[in-house]
Amino acid sequence: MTDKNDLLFARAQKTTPGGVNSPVRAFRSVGGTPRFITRAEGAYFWDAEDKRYIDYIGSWGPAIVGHAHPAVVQAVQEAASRGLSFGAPTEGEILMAEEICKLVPSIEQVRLVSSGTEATMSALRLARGATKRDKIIKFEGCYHGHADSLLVKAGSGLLTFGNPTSAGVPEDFSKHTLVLDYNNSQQLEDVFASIGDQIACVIVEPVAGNMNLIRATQEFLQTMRDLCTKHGSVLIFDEVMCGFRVGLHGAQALYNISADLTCLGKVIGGGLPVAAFGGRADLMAHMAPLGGVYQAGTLSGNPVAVAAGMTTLKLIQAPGFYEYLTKQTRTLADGLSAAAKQAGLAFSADAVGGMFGVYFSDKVPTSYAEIMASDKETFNRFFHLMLDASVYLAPSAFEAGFVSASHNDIIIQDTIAAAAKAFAEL
Ligand code: HOZ
Repeated sequence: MTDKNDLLFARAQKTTPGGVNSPVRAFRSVGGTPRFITRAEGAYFWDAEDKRYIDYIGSWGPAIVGHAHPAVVQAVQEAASRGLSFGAPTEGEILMAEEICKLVPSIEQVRLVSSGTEATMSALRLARGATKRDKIIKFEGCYHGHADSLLVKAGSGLLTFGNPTSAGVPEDFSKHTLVLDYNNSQQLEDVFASIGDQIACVIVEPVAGNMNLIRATQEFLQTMRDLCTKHGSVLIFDEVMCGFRVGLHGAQALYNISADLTCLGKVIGGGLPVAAFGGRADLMAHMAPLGGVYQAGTLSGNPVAVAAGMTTLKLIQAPGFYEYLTKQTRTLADGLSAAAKQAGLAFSADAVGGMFGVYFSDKVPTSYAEIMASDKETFNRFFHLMLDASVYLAPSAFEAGFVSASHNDIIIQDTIAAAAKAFAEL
């Protein structure tokens, strides 16, 4: 049956490649028609048919306080009424930089940009400029945005479509990118032992969210920290997804490991385009206009976006915020696991702060290879049964899910009940 979503999708495909402005949204991996969203509030959004869904992507992370939080909307309206963009500095940017430096102690100085891709791309350039080295290390299945050097064996949309290295990336660029196995400390030690003096940086998602949710082990991150220190390489934590998601001070606080540079995004924009990279002041001093590493942006530190981000950063500091978010997400993950067990399925789930993963495999995956071995076809059928039941999960077996502070007990229990029915039908 053709509905308004089908009609919009057909129309969108005439003027936009694949009908979407970001590939995973096209539902290609799970099949079917993407839902075109008309509005959102709290834990819900509505599609073009006015069907309401419990939303578990939260704009892929930013909607941590729930959609259209009144304080965030008000801040945006007030900022917009004073002008949309100046291309000159504002006090709001100082306040935001101060807040980020306060919340993530390894960040002594920070620069605001507009997207996670810009943040990681700039951090990489900074690491190379500061060390005067070219080679970088990333890990298979980690996704750090779509800059050329980083689109090698990446996660997210590339993994979803089974093509982890993008066309259009010159070999001359990717030859400097070494791709190692996530959570494999020995491999990291071997590479550093042979070419440690050539490595500009190691970039990692300390809690990976782009090959579904996969936690790094403490040992893996500690080995990375020690090797970078020993060899003068820059350790970059890409916390675009997990920063302010797994806890108020980022994954680095959970693991008690300081990064040299940290990339942030998503939550710090509260739904508008703000991202950032920052870290040790001696490294940040290489950035123009102080140093020779260039980076710039017309909309960097945009006043309206900064207002949304700052208000969100204040809201997440309410007493008990992360305890509640963590409890709701854990209840969801455990409830899903119990329901799947009842149905006799090979299923597991994990949660860190407000991020979660569901896996059609017996145990929670710890590596790219393990997540690739999970049952993608069954996930796809589960996804559609949940969608029919008005629960919107990430449309890919290789993306994490997100809970907001608006996902109350009733919503979590409704989701578990819908999943129990779906599991019984699989
Ligand atoms: N790359 C994002 C998830 N890992 C998807 C972004 C989007 O489609 O909005």
